[in-house]
Amino acid sequence: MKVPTAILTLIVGILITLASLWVGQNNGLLLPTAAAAEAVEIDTLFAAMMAIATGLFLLVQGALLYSFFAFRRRADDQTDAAPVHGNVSLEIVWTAIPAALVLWLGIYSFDVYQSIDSVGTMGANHMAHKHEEMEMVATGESISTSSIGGNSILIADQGNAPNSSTSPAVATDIVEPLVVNVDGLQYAWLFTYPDTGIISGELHLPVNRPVTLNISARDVIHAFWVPEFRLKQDAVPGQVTHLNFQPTVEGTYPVICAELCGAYHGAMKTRSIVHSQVDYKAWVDSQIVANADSEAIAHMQDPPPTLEQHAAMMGMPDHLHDHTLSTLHPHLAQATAN
Ligand SMILES: [Cu+2]
Repeated sequence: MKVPTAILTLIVGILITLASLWVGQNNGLLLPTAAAAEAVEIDTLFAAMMAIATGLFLLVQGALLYSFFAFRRRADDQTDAAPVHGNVSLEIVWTAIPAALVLWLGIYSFDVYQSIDSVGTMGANHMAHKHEEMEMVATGESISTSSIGGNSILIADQGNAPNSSTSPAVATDIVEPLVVNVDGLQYAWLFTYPDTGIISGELHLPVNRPVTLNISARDVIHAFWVPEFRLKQDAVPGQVTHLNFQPTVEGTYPVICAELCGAYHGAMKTRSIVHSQVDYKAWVDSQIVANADSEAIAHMQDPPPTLEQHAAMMGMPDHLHDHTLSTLHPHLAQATAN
């Protein structure tokens, strides 16, 4: 008995679809831990792309393999093959399907990009918008807004607050983002915490608190990348770029420069450590003490510490050049020269 081609095609189609969906849902090994709230949406997009790619791969490679066997030359066949010049309907189908897929993926990607709202000028708008809201809350105006950037939820609705005519609207769950200034330079990252004055060679963050990174560069273009956060942003001299996100999983993750920035670009790595709230507080306290200590030592010492000693005190990698250090600490460079 011969199975009709239409039935066979249907069965193969269903099998390919099932396999694609399975691969889309089970690609966990390809990606590192998703350590930020924003990573979830990126991973869903990635799963969709993996499913589509798997389906296309199976379809194209399957057709190829099938043709190798089904249309192979038989032992006693000396004739020419049929002169095929084209197949208009087939060509329309294999142009229209990828076009629709690419269009859909483009719209979906942009949707994810907007909902994360964490990069470039969009990030800046996000901050401006948020400050506007804070002011409105401060002046007792009633506002109602949904999640912005996936990391700030502010609910203050006059309709839900019976006393709102006499008391200021109550905003729930406002957490001021932790602001960290990120500086890229050949060949290190420098993290400055404006609220405490801490300067660190590693990025320390508390878990479950929104973070805003203001990213810039001293010399050439670098790119700040933490694969576990699924976020990457250019560090451009003379321009401040942003990343807004919320770490959700404690751990230690690599910070990598993702823009070829010079001879030691490959060594431009450090760590991002997501602490529990308590551990983060302890780290901040320890840094403040260490800063005070190193200042005291600097005052006691005569002559002043060399650039290398200062770098060591700041916990910076020792492959830094004198040139880099003098850019960083012009006053120290001068002191050493004198
Ligand atoms: Cu770099």
